[in-house]
Amino acid sequence: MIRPQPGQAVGELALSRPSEGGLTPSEHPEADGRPGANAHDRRTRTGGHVTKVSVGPTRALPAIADRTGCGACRDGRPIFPFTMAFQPIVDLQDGRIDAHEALVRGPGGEGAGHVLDQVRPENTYAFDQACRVKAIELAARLGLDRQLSINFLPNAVYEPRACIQTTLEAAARTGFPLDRLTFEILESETIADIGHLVNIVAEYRKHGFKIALDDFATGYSGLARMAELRPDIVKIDRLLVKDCDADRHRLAIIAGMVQIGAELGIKVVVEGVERLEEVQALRSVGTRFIQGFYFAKPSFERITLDADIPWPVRPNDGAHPA
Ligand SMILES: [Ca+2]
Repeated sequence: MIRPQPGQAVGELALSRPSEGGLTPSEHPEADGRPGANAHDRRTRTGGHVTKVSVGPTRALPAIADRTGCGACRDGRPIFPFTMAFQPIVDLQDGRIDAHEALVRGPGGEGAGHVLDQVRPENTYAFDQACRVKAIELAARLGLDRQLSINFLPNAVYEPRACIQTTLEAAARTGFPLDRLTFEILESETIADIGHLVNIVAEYRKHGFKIALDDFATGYSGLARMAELRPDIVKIDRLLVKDCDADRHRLAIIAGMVQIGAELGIKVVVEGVERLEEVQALRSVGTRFIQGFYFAKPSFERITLDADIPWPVRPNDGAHPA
């Protein structure tokens, strides 16, 4: 069994960009009046500077894992209340929503920070498990009929086969198809042991789950990691996308990624798109999948419908989605 290294921070997450303009709720603490974040992403506005925040104190994880690892996820210990919002990823080619990303919220709609502030080293494992169960149960109850994308902390997976059990049980209980589950790897997290990550991905693939590399182009989420993990999906971070309509360097890099994705059969999702001009520029280089406030903000305990999306319209035909 591969265990986290002594001294490795539990869930130390890079706060890697300014919060304005972000696409996943994490980058938009104030934009919709409720701070958002990836399920485990803890980012704060820091004047645009890179900041790191630890979910818990840096201490030897093995001791924590021995005490609260596999057993703690399944012993019924109550965890603080939280729920989910869902933000769509749109498919411009087919003019439909392709997937919904589950994002943690407080029970009264409080932002992700409210939830993440309650995560401690001793409940990190249970929280990770609870996030998956909550996302699946709520998605099933709301009738989500697309891909469901769930953020997870690789460091909160103790032993892949054991940690997946509650996920499998939640899917079976609710009738949610396993091949409609995507797990987004937060690459801003410090992952000391790439072998552990590869084992997780291999185990998840056996069950038909899709693997997405989140926040691509920032922190640890780069081309080398992409080559190692061979994800099904790569999500290009807002940091690279912002104002791509006016920056040929950014647009050329995105265009290159779209080409690589086409060659390798990897779905390339562009995150953080906020303006029509960005959408148009991205379309011009073949971008098909987009997530961002331009199309939809996260919906609290609700699934955005295709009809809710402001599909861009091609010039001259006025009828079909871009
Ligand atoms: Ca994410």
